[in-house]
Amino acid sequence: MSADHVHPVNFDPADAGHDPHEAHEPHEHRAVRIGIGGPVGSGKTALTAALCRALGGSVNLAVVTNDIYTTEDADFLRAAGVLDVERIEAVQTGACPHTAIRDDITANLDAVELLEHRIPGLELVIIESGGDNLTAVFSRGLVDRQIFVVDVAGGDKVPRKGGPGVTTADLLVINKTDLAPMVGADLGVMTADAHRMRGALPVISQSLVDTPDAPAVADWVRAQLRTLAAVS
Ligand SMILES: Nc1nc2c(ncn2[C@@H]2O[C@H](COP(=O)(O)OP(=O)(O)O)[C@@H](O)[C@H]2O)c(=O)[nH]1
Ligand SMILES: [Mg+2]
Repeated sequence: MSADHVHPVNFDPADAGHDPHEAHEPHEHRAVRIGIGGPVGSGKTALTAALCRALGGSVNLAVVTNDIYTTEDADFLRAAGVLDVERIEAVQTGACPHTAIRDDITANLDAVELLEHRIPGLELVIIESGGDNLTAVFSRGLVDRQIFVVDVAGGDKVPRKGGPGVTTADLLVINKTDLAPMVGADLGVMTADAHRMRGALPVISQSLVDTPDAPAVADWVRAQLRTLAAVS
């Protein structure tokens, strides 16, 4: 892992040069950006790897990972061989992960733009947040769509606890359904609570053990790419 693949967060807003609250309009030369957030261990990196496997053959894609002190998630994806190494960039947040995806998005924007320059015709960048709490969502200045991942092992109370991730993410994924019997989680309750909290916004329940390539989420991502391409 070479140092030039790591982008430490610059915390000086004066140097940021980007308004984190200004929404990006997708355009011809800009890849669609999809954020994946959610608590530590819910399965964000596993979902990122699954999407790379499912979409990598047909979509020109790259990944930005966010870790607090390490490049663990990027290292995992490189070792898993789901993408060529030049398509994976790591941001070291050095602080609570939500800082780098919501408050000062400079390091993440720099990593995305570096990938766009490096890879001609790049269509999609998946940005994985570091694990945070239920309040951590991406700035709309950084991503066009965001997925929030919670898992069954966290207990069936999680969806009804709400928070912006659960209630406002463009897609909520309830992951690790295979573990429901082991932890006594009621999937029916989780799904019903999730729909109640989210209104019309979509919810996908999945197990990456049972369906390692996350087909339902991959279909949702393809649909977003079609929609965003149509409006650009
Ligand atoms: N049983 C089960 N384990 C999973 C599933 N998805 C991810 N995991 C495991 O959960 C752990 C945490 O996953 P990871 O993707 O690193 O979580 P992250 O911290 O949100 O990025 C890893 O050991 C994964 O292999 C799933 O659907 N079922
Ligand atoms: Mg991770």
